[in-house]
Amino acid sequence: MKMTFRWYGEGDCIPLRYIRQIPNMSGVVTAVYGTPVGEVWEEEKIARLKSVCGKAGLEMEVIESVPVHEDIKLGKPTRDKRIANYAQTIRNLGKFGVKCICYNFMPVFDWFRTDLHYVQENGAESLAYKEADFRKLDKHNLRLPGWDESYTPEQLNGLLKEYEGMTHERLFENLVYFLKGILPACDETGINMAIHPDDPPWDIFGLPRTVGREEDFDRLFAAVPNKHNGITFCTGSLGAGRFNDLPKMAAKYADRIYFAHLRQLKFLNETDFYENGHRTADGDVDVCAVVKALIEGGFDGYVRPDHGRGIWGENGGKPGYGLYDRALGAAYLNGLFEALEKDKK
Ligand code: DNO
Repeated sequence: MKMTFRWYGEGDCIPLRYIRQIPNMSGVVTAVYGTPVGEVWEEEKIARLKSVCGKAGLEMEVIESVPVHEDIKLGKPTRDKRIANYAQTIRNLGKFGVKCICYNFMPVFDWFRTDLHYVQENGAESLAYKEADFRKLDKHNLRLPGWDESYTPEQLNGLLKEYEGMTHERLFENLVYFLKGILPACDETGINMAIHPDDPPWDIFGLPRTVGREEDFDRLFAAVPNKHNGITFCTGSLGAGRFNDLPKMAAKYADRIYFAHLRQLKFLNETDFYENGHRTADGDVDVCAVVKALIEGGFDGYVRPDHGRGIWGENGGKPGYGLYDRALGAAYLNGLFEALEKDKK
């Protein structure tokens, strides 16, 4: 595996040299920010990003995310142009050594939490989800600071209107159509697409979601068997659905998992949870069993610690994306991989 760390580009307050100091850190997971969704990422911008990372001694082999334009998810006639642009972005990224692209297919909203500053007994802050708070939210006026994209209230309302009547089946067909359109660019460049599961893995605000359960992946790979069609195995997103058996899924799809987001969730009751430190004993995701299943399945992809807690008075960074606790997460994951890989041999 290759250990990586998410870095939000030159606007990120975490310096690359600090990331480089984390043991075993091979590279960053980043993106070209500022190009409107649906437009081609220019080579000069990709080159600049890669050179900034390279100067810090870090690789840039994973992109998270190249966002998918809503016209594609909606299946609008304009999607073909957007898909062609996406394919061109893949080709451009391929020229700079990118190997894996993480993306998601969630309509309108990306990952979702109701509390970005849930305070634990020990004073650490984490992201949390509480069903009762979720029900109080106004979907017409929302944004989360960790999202790649956010909308003005007018844009948001326009989009929500366009999605009226969208079904799971149509959304899934639109995903398949998108993949069939871009996979030739992956065949050419060798880049693996790694879909990020829906987070949480169920419909929110009346919008359908399509990739959150084992059967969703079965259906996706049956429809698009191309090997470049793969998964970002996010234990936090999949784990929020208590119906998911994560070690089983990791074992089953190990050869389709190109990127793993490893993190921990601690449930407060059937629906509510907060995100805790990465250790297996600190929550309900059996991180150790997932890593074991990945290794035994022959996983050789990229790993990153995912959302960390806010600890040690760290100031700055997006909620969930500070330096300290993610670095602790990386150190823990390094240890797990080292021990379990030795076991395997
Ligand atoms: C949240 C992230 C997601 C992820 C996108 C991938 O912390 O895991 O925002 O980057 O869903 O497209």
